[in-house]
Amino acid sequence: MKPFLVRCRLIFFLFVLTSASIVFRTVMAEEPIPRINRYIELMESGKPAFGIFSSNVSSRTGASVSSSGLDFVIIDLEHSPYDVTRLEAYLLGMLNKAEIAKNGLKTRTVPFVRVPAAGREQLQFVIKQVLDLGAMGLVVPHVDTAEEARAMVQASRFPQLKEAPDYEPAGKRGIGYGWAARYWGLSGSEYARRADLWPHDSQGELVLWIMIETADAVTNCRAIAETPGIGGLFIGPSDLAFSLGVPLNDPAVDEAIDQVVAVAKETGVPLGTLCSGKDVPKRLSQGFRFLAVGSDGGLSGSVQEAVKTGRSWKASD
Ligand code: 3PY
Ligand code: MG
Repeated sequence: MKPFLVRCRLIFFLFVLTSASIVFRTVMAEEPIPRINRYIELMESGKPAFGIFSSNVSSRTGASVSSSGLDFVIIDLEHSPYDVTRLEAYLLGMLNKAEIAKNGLKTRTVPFVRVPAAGREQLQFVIKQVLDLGAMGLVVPHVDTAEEARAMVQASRFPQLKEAPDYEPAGKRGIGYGWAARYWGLSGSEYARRADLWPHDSQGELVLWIMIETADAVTNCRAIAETPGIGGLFIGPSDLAFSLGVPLNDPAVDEAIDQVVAVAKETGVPLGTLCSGKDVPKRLSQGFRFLAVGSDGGLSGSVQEAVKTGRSWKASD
């Protein structure tokens, strides 16, 4: 064979080898990387999750809450000003370089955001803005019907590939995820792939909690729970009592809660609510799987203890 032809064949062979190695490395790069939403890990392993509501929306609160050891925080933009600039600062405050260096991308305290728009208002832009800042969970108040729940699912998902088995409910979230991907520590394409609703997408890292807090929502609770994309039902006892037209301690509220508990058990959808420390055992035995047990306001237990000790101190002690 002529030397020129030999050289051509060699070059061609090297070209094929290099291409194959690039394809191999790309495929390897697509290997699933470990979960980054620790709340999902807790649910999948059958462990309960505990968090708080946070309405002091600032970077410093984000920093202290994320160092608290809580499983989740609900940053409340329903009953505090809807200010996405402050939300951005809060979420950035939650980042801790030392923790990332030690534990990788998995988020210790998972940031959920309660949006101000009720399910019935279906304001897609609110969900889009919150997710684009990097939230890993959404809490939507006042969802009364399965249609509203489905609309919230659609607002939270990107449109999937045509052939995807979980294409429906068709996503409507607009594409503009650069900041969120950076916040999660992923490439844009990896974020787009993983920013989907768990457990509908078993690899998804986003969670959507629907609040059950009206008489209509209790009536429609099963259809809401069965809406693909719902990651949890969250009972709001105060609104529920107002909606039922009774005081919070009325037995009608407990009866409504029992109905939701039964639906959650039958459908397997995780159930949560807020409660005091003393009610934690009762709620866990009822089958609640995530509990908001306080808020960022007020004094911590140790401060209260210190003040109590100080006030009761006498020189003779
Ligand atoms: C309610 O009790 O109505 C709530 O929304 C809890 O935050
Ligand atoms: Mg409420």
